[in-house]
Amino acid sequence: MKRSKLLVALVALTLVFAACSSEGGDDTTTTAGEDGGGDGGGDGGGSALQEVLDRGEVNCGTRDALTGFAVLTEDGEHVGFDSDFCRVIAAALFGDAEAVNHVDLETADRFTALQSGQIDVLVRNTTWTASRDGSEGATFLATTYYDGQGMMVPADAGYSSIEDMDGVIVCVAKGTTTEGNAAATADRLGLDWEVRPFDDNDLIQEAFGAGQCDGWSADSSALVGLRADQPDGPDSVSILPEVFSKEPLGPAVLDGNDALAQAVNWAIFATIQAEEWGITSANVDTFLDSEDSNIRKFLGASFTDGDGNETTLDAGLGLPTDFAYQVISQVGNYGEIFEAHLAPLGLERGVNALWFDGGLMYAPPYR
Ligand SMILES: N[C@@H](CCC(=O)N[C@@H](CS)C(=O)NCC(=O)O)C(=O)O
Repeated sequence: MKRSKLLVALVALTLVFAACSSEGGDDTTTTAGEDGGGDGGGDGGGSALQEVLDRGEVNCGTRDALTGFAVLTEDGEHVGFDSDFCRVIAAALFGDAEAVNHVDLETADRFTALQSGQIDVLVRNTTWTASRDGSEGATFLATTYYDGQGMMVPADAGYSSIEDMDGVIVCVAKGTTTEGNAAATADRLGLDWEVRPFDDNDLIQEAFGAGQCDGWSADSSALVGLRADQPDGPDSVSILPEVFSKEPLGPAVLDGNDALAQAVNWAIFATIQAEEWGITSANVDTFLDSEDSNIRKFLGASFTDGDGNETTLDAGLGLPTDFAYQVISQVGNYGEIFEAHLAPLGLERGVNALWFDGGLMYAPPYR
């Protein structure tokens, strides 16, 4: 059987057996493809990317109710950091940031949606882990937000550290890294935690509000949004000081979809590179005739090659030569996206600052 057919068969099997793909490591359940080697049922020849291009719209797996990351407003607009990275991808691929079908996914459905082809790319506060990279058949791409897990408790509970929490119920979203980390953390600290999973945040909120959860654990960035949304106001809860895991959040595609992976990666890198050069959605046009030929190459503007000819750089990524211009002019650079959606929650750049400011955001050179 050709490997692509084998993969389709495996995916079908996977869908039958894998209702919920949890964080793996201890209970890995699915195998959608094992290679990532370029021809394993994806687009070794560029077919997944071509399929998206032919469709004229990218199916981006995200959420409709995660404050700061992805919210569907009453006006039908998808707003948030992840929603904007879906737009970044669309702007790069089509020159149209709105050519996105935002697919609302619950945590437990993220990888089956990728495996079944329901979505082309997953951009939903999803942590890159070895088991997801491996057993779930996902290829994780440039991290867009370095996060870590935290704990939110009722303000009047009297806890000032997670170490004060013993014999407690910790509520989490199902199929997340949070679930496994909470159990491992309790174990490491010798604490007795019942980790109680729920399908979505609305259900956790209900239980938390009814006093059925001593703590609500999630990614720290998500907790900040959840605190802001508390029915009794943000002061009714506290976020404890510990950050007890590493959660690099970023997009993923299905293993083997190499050309699509490459295109998504460089779309993201464009936002980081633009910030590094001070190129924003407001000033990008003024850089089209920059004296720095690397900037002109990046934006798809013309430069003089070694033979004295005027040309533009086609890096062979399967993207239009002006993809970075489209990304920055239509959506903005990394800093603009962060300022629009995460800074208002009180999140600071911290480790998500650019590399020359001491952070981890670094784009390989575009040349
Ligand atoms: N980054 C972790 C956690 C993701 C996560 O828990 N997201 C929360 C945000 S608070 C969530 O989606 N909750 C359920 C919901 O969709 O309402 C992972 O990839 O598993």
